[in-house]
Amino acid sequence: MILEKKKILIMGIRNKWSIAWGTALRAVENGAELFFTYQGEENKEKIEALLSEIPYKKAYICDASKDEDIEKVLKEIKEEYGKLDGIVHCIAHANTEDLRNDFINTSKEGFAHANDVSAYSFVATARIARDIDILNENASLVSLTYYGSTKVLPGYNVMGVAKASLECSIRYLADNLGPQKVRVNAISAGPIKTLSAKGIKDFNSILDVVEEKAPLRKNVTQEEVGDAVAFMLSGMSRAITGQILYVDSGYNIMGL
Ligand code: IMJ
Repeated sequence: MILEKKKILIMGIRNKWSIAWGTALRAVENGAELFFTYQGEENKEKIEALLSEIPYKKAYICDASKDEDIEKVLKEIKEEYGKLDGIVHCIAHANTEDLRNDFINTSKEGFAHANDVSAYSFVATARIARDIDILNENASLVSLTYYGSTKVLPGYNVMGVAKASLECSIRYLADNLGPQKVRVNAISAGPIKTLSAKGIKDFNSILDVVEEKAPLRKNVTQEEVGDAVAFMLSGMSRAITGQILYVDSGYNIMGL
């Protein structure tokens, strides 16, 4: 029970295929008390039906591209339940056309949108959490990233740029929050079939390549990523900050 009594906010749950859900299951098994954010009033019933499968404190609607939404949620949690021990950021979005067309065609608006939702929302969350003093000492902030930040993967395009921005932001945030004993890290998950992977062309062939080439010869699951997130949230990782931890069956080390 490495998260015993720890209060953790998981931002960006969508459905049972979400990495946020794999994380929630592992966090609950490890004794965490959970809060969630999700997007869209219209998803309320679906999200609450999903969450009814586990014990949790509260789920809030939050558009992470709006700083006011993030602030409202964090203030409500602090007032009603007190301080948090961790925040997991599972939020990314790019316009579909920017994942379909060549990267060179990315519009100014599409470039800004991907960075806004996928990277800046984490910076804003960290800052607001600090400003309203909602983080306990030894709190851990964790985001999710992907290898497309570092290498060219077909179709990842502007999301790769946004993840590079997120990963670099993690290092600067780790420096800013380290003196307050708050840690900031990311898990770089291997490809998983989530709603975010739906409709992406050749996704199955990407999964096949990982299975064939990764040292462990398998793809990763939401729960395996969730275990790594639980480790990053826990005191077991107390000397780790500013890092990108690959949870990808070792795929990223291969040259060919
Ligand atoms: C996404 C696009 C292209 C290749 C991809 C992915 N590969 C993987 C993903 C190889 C693993 C999934 N991923 C890591 C993401 O970060 C996905 C982000 C995403 C997905 C969508 C699809 C629907 C949409 N906008 C999106 N924005 C971000 O409209």
